[in-house]
Amino acid sequence: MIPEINSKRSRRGWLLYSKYESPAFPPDPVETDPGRLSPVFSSGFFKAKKGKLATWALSVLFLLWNIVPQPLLAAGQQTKAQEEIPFRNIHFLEPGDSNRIRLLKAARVIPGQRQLTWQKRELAAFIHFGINTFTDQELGEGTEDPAVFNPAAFDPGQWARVLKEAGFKMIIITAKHHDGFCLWPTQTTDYSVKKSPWQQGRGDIIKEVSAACRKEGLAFGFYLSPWDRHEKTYGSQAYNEFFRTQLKELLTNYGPVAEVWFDGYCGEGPNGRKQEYEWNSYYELVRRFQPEAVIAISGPDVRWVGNENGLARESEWSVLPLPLSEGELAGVSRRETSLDMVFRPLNLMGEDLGSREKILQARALFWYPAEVDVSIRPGWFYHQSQDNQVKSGLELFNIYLQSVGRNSVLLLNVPADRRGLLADNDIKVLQEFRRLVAKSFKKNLADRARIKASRAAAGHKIEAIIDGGSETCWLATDNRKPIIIELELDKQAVINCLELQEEITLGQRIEAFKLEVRDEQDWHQVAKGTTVGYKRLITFPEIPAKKLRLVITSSRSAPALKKLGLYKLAAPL
Ligand code: FUL
Repeated sequence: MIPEINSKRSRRGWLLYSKYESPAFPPDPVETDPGRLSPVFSSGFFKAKKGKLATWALSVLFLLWNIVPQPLLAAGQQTKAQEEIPFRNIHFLEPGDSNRIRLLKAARVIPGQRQLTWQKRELAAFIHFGINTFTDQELGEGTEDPAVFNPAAFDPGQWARVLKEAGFKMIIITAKHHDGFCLWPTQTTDYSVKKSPWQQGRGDIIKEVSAACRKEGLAFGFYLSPWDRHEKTYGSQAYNEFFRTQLKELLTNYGPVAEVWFDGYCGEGPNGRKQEYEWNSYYELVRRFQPEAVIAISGPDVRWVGNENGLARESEWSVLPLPLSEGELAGVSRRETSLDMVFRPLNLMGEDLGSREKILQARALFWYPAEVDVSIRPGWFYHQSQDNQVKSGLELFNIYLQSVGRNSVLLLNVPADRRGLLADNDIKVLQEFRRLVAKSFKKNLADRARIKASRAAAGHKIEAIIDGGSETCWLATDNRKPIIIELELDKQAVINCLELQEEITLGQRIEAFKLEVRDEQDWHQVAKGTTVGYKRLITFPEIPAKKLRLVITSSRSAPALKKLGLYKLAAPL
């Protein structure tokens, strides 16, 4: 059974928590951590030694109660609590928590509802469009004349149709880039479409884009740059109010918003001053007016992957240490404050963000998944000179493997040109990309396999991972090694790609796995990996296979898989 995630309004923000304080499926025994726990306090001790021994043990316990040092007692109490560890969006690690309790808590950090919805979309499109499109720049100075903005054939319906056909589920438009020019008729400044000849100054790009998204069933999001090179108040307290007003306009006038993208760039404004952004007040507005929207990059829901090359890490964790001060952690833990009230943008560019080593040392853990933003062209904005430098369909396919296939959402930028349309070369490439994805993953060669697992919890049969996408999952009874899933395909097939999906509503648990194929004599390893998370795609040289096995070699708690797929990709590797 999947825990239901609820959001609960706290004094000023939203807290996410799991409805189930004790889960309705088996506890998650993990490997014992002999360095930390006294055997006297482990629950196994009492199960093994019943009867006469119990009296003896109780006396020893009584004695120990009076003489053992406090940390050991704390560890004992934590052990007792392990089956009660709830599923949460944030877990706090106490100084007395043993390593196994820490791992269990890490395994029970889960996405909030809006994060889950966001992750399942897999593909989102960025559209950089604005004054730079007309001045052939990447970084406007904030002094450009609004009169240059005139997209004569502007048609966001074309954007939405092309992107939808290519498999994208959301469009995020640059409502305001660093130059400060607003694509909607804001009340906050004249530096907007109101002063451009387009639709005689009566047009509203954001209105038309959000409507086009709704029409095609796409989610809608916006990028609002906190850095503003035009606005005179930038660098003073008044700018925070100005920015909040802009944000509120975008949050309240254009229907549902699925993602708010806050870039972290903080440069100098027209007066040479930098701004101190009041991030928490911005988050509060998003929660108040669009509680279903994720706040990305400089916000608490979705993190920047750390590069603009379309590449997630080999080990991409969605459960990360939450670096707050002791006082802030205490407030959030007691639910006096929400994360939104104390979160500050993080600089997460290191290679290792969430390994065992990192989480065992953490004070708190939270669900903070990666988004991979990359442009289809060298620049973020449209430049005619780059018409022949559009990435190929194959390049995009590889980016897909290394982003969506590595537990991330791909945010692909496809800039609109001066006409206000997606350019022809970009459209062709998107179509080729779609063809490669659709053809490669059309047939799961494992779907009629005979399958068995070393262990399965009641009600979580292994067949669930090859049943073609139902809501069920396989859950092992524990994480004792080896955990093996054996498959025998209905007929021999040539494969070069393994797909795995964890049931992330139960957390991200798997730390290492390998795929082996059996020939006449023995098993041979063909692929291995570390993290899985929402989705993992691993490619390897083509190999004929009939009997295979997936060996999960390390997991923070009993692994839960939603899907296993085997494919022969339609693209050369
Ligand atoms: C960056 C910006 O400076 C770029 O212009 C672009 O908008 C990119 C997505 O974010 O930080």
